[in-house]
Amino acid sequence: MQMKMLKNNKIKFYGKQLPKAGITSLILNKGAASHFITYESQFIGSAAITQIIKWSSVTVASLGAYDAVSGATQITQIAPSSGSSTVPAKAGELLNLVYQITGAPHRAQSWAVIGELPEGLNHLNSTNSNTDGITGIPTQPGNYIIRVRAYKSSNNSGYNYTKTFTIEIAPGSEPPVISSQPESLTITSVKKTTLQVTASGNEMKYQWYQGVSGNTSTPLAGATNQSLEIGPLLADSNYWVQVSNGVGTVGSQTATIKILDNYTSWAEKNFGANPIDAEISDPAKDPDGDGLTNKFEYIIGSSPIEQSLDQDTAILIKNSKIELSFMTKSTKGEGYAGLERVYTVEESNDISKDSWKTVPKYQNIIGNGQKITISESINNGKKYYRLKVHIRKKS
Ligand SMILES: [Ca+2]
Repeated sequence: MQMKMLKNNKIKFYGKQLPKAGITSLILNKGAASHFITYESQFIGSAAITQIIKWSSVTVASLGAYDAVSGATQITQIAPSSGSSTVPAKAGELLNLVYQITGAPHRAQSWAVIGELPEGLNHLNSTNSNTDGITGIPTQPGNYIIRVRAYKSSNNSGYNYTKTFTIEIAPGSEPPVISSQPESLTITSVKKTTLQVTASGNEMKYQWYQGVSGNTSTPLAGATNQSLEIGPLLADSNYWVQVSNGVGTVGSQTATIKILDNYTSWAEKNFGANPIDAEISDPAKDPDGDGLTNKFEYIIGSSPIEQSLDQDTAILIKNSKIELSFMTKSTKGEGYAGLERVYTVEESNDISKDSWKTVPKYQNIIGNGQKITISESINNGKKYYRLKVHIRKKS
């Protein structure tokens, strides 16, 4: 009789992977048909599946034994704790709970789980099978009582059997391991960004810090999630995160956020943002009507919304010399993070296109609010001067 039952109730598994023998490792993922377990060979035959792998005879025999048990029909745990109503599990470790209708043969068409499953676990939700399961990696220790119900008919209808299981999730034993580090990046001073860490482990807690990795002197209040939103920032800043659980602690690498502005972020600072009005913010516009385009004002460091008069540039004759002076401007102020303003004085005798030459010693002067004076002997010929200004990434 028992031999006959075994033959008729072959358990088969189809899918791309067969991790290792045994029922607990065979039920891995819910959903994808290629990973589903089923119990009746004729059911597999009707599906368009290319790979069918038989379970080891040991497993079939062990399950068959349950099917062959005579007596009242009921739901019985097959694995991991055969016959028990308690299901042992560990936070952070894969659980494959398998249960089956035992006793007098009784085909279940549908299954249900009553009660909330512990976080990380999923119901396999078999159909037309006397075997069903719950699988996944639980995250929170504790005891969870659930009820499993097998229905004689589909869609959870008809006569049914119910079994109560207590899933006992013990605390995990692995310290967290960071699998994805928060990344260093460059943003403008008007942007927000999000740093993210991914770690494996269970019951993990996160704390973000400002500074370099290992320095816990500046914890960020409330920054206790996997991700951290930062910005807008005015200066380069470092961040890192500490991940811990009851077993251990690990620190992430340092993520360096560099702030580098550009015309667009400068315009957003000066004209207000969201959505910024191109009619006034376009580089070629002159909303304050002072004859200087926005782009020009950005470069020389004047306000694009208030008319600017340059009172600091002067040319005068002094002690038989011509003296040309101007004030440089630093890139202090909003919209210039990571940038510097650079001045070069050029001279020409006739202002023709290719005649301009750099005045020796007056090139690439980094603006810092200093006064620059050029003093030259007056000669007979004419001389023209021009000042070239540009903005570049800080050297
Ligand atoms: Ca202007």
